[in-house]
Amino acid sequence: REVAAGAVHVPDWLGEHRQRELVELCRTWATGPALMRSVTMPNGGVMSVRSVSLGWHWLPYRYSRTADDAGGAAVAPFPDGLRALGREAVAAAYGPDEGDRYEPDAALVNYYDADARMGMHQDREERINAPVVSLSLGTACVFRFGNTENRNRPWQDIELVSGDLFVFGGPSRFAYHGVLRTLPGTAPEGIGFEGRLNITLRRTGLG
Ligand code: MD5
Ligand code: FE
Repeated sequence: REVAAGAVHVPDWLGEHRQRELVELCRTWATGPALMRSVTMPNGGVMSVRSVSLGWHWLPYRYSRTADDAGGAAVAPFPDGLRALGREAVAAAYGPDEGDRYEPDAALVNYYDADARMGMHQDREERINAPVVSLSLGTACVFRFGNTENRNRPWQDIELVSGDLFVFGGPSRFAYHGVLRTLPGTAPEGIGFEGRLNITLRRTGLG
């Protein structure tokens, strides 16, 4: 379903097996060279979401090859399997030609406990406007997809459920967006963890 130009929501795109595989991978990434941690913003605020990066380490408001705020270790390489998954995802949203052109080089894994939220923001640390692939696992959430001008209306509130794919590209790439809340009790049976995981794949346009 095209929610806005370039913003495509594909419900239940990941099968049960791939969801469980990704959860296990998230577990290994979260305890890899850079631990999953809460990001402290330049204004001193601490994000309620915890996150870990692959390929390039995300910091407000730049990327680094080292986990500068998480022990300084080299960031784990971007896995080939995620490149393949990203290309499949973009093909599902936009068609095979776009899928073949997609070369993600960074992944950001966000973990939401029952109290975590993400305020309205734009993702603009990347130097180019390649699409962002978003994969949701575990507890569902209310995702707010806004406009490219400011944090205010118009917006659309969309429920993102375990297994859903969302691709943000074209005119929607720099739209404001956030996570209002998670919806406890909505995780599929057997998912193997509490809370919500979101994996985003990006192309940084760096190095
Ligand atoms: C999440 N993560 O559910 C979301 C999913 C983040 C973040 O927002 O920055 O880690 S990614 C949603 C997204 C990315 C790029 C563009 C747009 C949405 N958009 O245009 O709405 O943890
Ligand atoms: Fe974002």
